[in-house]
Amino acid sequence: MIMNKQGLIIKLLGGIYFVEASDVVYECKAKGSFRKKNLSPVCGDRVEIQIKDGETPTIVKVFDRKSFIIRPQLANLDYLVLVNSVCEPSPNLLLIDKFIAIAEYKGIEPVVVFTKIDKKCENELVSVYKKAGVKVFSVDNTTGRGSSQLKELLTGKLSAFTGNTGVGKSSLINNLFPGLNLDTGEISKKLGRGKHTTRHVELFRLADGGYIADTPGFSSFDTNRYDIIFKEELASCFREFDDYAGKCKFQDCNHINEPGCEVIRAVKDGIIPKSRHESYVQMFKEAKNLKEWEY
Ligand SMILES: Nc1nc2c(ncn2[C@@H]2O[C@H](COP(=O)(O)OP(=O)(O)O)[C@@H](O)[C@H]2O)c(=O)[nH]1
Ligand SMILES: [Mg+2]
Ligand SMILES: [Zn+2]
Repeated sequence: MIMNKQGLIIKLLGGIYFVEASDVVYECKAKGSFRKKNLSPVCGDRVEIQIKDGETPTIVKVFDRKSFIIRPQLANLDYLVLVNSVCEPSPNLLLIDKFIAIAEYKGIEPVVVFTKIDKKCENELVSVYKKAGVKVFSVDNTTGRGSSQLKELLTGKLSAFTGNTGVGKSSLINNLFPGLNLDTGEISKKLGRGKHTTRHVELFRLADGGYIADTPGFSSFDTNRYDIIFKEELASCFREFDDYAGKCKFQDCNHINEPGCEVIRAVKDGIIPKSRHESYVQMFKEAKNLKEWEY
């Protein structure tokens, strides 16, 4: 008997795909032609599997992805959650802004979380990101204060957490989803620095629906590992520039220091946060031109 089913890849281990269907989790192999076409299925993929009596179930179709990141390989992420602490360690604005831009570029909604608000109650950065139109949350992991709104957002969605060691990722995830016990970051430490470990990604199902992606290699967000955002594309990754970028005097305005730049005017008027524009300028300097790239 042959039967086809749809499911979600929740784990990939030693060449075996764990596909969660409506009834059970199937351990599957992938159709050989995927590899030839460089279309190998990854965690987060929605797939169709074929089940035949006496054979290993096979992934025969990968449905279109709404998003895709490369390291770790993960499809269909709804949210990328960057965890920062308001102090110990202090947040790095450029890193946050790079993170947001990359998420935007990848078509994944960025979420910025500040922890340890019990240690320092004033955090001007919340208003910076609110102004920028980015989802931002403040939490105290010692009491759980502030985490319920974030939990509500993540319910029913596929999310991944990142942020430097010590910012409170594990504490936050434990507060949000008790009993989930993710590894985030821990395994790579145990195996030692610099050692090339297999990036094992796994999706954990949340009690109220949705999944959290966990992977040992994803503890800190290394912006250099991600796709290049070209100079020409950068402004569109700063969503609060949208209302102004098209109205500049020069059509090819880079919004750095050109006369008649409406983005710069909005910064001067306090509509666009200054630190966001500073990050933009810094990233613009680091970014490549499409033309340079062709050679
Ligand atoms: N005061 C305070 N301490 C926190 C908070 N969140 C985490 N911590 C502490 O910060 C340290 C690092 O937290 P942890 O969750 O392990 O961070 P991770 O490395 O990002 O997973 C631990 O000692 C936590 O108890 C918080 O909201 N407030
Ligand atoms: Mg941790
Ligand atoms: Zn401009």
